[in-house]
Amino acid sequence: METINLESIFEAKLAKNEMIEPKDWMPDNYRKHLIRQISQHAHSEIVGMLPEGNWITRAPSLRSKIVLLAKVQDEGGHGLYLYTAAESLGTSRDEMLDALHTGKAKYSSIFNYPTLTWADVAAIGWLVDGAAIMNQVMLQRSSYGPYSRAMIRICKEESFHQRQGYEAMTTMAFGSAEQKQMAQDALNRFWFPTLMMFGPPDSESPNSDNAVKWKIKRETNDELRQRFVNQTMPQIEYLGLQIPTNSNIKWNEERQQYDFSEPNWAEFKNVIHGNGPCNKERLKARNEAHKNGEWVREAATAYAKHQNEKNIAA
Ligand code: FAQ
Repeated sequence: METINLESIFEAKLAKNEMIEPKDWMPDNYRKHLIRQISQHAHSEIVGMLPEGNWITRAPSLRSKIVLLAKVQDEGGHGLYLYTAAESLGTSRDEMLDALHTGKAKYSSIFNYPTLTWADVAAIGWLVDGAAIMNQVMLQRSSYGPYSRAMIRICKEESFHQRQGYEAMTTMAFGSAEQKQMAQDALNRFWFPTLMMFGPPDSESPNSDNAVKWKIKRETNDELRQRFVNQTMPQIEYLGLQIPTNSNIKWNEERQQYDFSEPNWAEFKNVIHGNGPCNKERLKARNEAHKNGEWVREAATAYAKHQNEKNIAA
């Protein structure tokens, strides 16, 4: 009897750009890679609610408060789609949350920087959501079905978030001299941390080869970072802001791309190993929120159990 080679079926699907679905056979390392990436992505969405959530009570107008509230709520929803996508690979919500709460799992380095002024909230929407979308547009075509489908919905909402940030930045940049200075200061502080979001340079990225081979990612960290700089430069010029002086951004006629300075990768390593400006504060806030939400989880579980029993009895 001919034996079915599961690995060649998997490879053939990837070659034909067909999705891998939860019940399909997949190599262990593909599964592990996805669990790691998707759960870290989910954690980033949830921890990402903290720096912006901090400004809901201090938003400068009712309109900006409503919009920010909706945005932060969307990020919570993104976390939930992503945790669900990761669960379809055989891990559990408890395992993932435990890894976050004990500091074992990573989440995006960017959320370990503080939001000192309202202009920082604008910069997060403009630059951070802008960088997140740049990455996530490619992830819509990720080879794992549940991840790809979550990304399609997330991207629609993130585009709206980016507009929110750009609009707020426009108001500040074209406002009073003091507002313009706040916008400039936010750009100066968020520029390099935003470039770090794309991950280490390709030459130092241990996961990139597999991610691209397995079509989890379609483009590399450096390719996406370059595209982000190319896209953002005209926006900085339109806003009348100065590019941060140490970023050395210059148009390269030959490459038809901008040249730019790399972020400080030693700082990046420090941040992803738990020693950034806000790592401890973020973990403390997440741990407290989880503990304070215990009664809600208990009540929801009891309600679901009760409904199930009622359905069985009927
Ligand atoms: N921060 O070999 P690579 C958002 C880690 S969503 C922290 O290049 P890989 C929405 C990496 O995990 C933003 N850690 O690995 C929002 C690995 O460590 P490990 C999140 C980082 O997996 C907006 C090690 O370094 N988006 O912002 C970072 O290809 C506004 C070696 O790196 C995603 O997660 C980093 N920046 O990582 C919410 C997208 N970069 O696990 C609220 C999906 C690298 O081996 C407000 N993820 N590391 O211990 C990805 O595309 C990739 O996983 C990267 C790169 C880009 C994170």
